[in-house]
Amino acid sequence: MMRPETLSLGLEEPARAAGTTRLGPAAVVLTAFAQSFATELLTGICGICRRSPLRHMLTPGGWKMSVAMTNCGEAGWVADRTGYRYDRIDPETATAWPAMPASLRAFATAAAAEAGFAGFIPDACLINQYHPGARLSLHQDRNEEDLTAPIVSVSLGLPAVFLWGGHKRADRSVRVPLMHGDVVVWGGVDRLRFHGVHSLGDGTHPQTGAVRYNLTFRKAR
Ligand code: MD6
Ligand code: FE
Repeated sequence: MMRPETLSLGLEEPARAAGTTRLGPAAVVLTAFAQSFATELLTGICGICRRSPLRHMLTPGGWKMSVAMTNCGEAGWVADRTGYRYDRIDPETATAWPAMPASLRAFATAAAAEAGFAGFIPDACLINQYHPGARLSLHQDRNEEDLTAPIVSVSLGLPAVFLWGGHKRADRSVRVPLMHGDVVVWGGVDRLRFHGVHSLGDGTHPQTGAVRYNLTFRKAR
């Protein structure tokens, strides 16, 4: 039986073995869980970026973020001089964010279930684009109204070092390598853990070029 991957144009890397690594009581890495769905996810990103382009948002402190971002879903995460929030409207286009493709929503529900969070239905998906040198400093995801829902985070393209910290910014963090197709799910007692992404290294990936994408599916409202 031919693996689905070998039916493609040969752009994908060889399949990696699936597996689950625990990061905390309610946080796991699902290795390669998105690998066979990566082309679908990247096609979805393309369609979303055509309508709501990737952009470098300004932090409340006035710094331009090195990671470019956009969103799909009923609400999108935005940063500007007034703070961080979810908004139904994309401030760049002054219209609603593109709808979340049903196949992407279903994928996030399946990943959450695999990690032990049954019934997760995201209403927002933040799309992050990293070029070499882009980084995300330690932060908590706390702008969502419903902190009982988990977050499903998908890595595509170039590998990155994910920094997984504790409940206080000063707690030491562990370095977690995340590769194309890896999915991190966390919620429950780990929902407010500090985390970030180390400065992205150089490289090229057969499906994305010199770029890493990260999608985080959330229940924002
Ligand atoms: C990234 N991810 O991996 C950034 N936040 O590019 C996040 O900031 C993140 O992966 C909440 C939950 C999962 C995440
Ligand atoms: Fe985050």
